[in-house]
Amino acid sequence: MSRVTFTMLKPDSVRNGNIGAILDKIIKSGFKIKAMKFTQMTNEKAGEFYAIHKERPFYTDLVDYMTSGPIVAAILEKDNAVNDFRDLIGSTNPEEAEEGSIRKIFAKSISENAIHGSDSDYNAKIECEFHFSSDEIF
Ligand code: IDP
Ligand code: MG
Repeated sequence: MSRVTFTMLKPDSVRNGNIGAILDKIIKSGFKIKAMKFTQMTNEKAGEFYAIHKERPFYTDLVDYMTSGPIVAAILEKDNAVNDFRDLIGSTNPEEAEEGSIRKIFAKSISENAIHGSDSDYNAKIECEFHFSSDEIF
């Protein structure tokens, strides 16, 4: 079981002034920050990041949303990082997200849902390497 996961505080979280509150919750839940950057994805980069959803009806809107403003990208470390972080962020649809989860508290809709979390150790590694070079990870 890998000890790292990848997250993005999505553009709505940045726009709504929730960076600090969300990071506080992440850190208080036992995750250690291994890498972090404030950045804006290009269309090309967001399209590649979400390539798995290319055939889904929401793909174009998803890429537009994810490139609509800056994000905070980070690598987080903890035992059982991927699963524990998915629990912390809650369901994709905030209406179905568990009480106290980040999406329940901060997300407005299924499309603009505040935060990303890797869904497997396999994808966590790909996503960490997609956004960070080895000299940016501590
Ligand atoms: P996840 O972020 O919980 O892993 P995925 O199914 O991987 O959810 O979808 C990636 C992202 O695409 C979601 O976080 C959300 O921003 C968007 N998305 C997923 N399903 C829908 C939908 O049915 N309508 C609009 N946007 C969606
Ligand atoms: Mg996903």
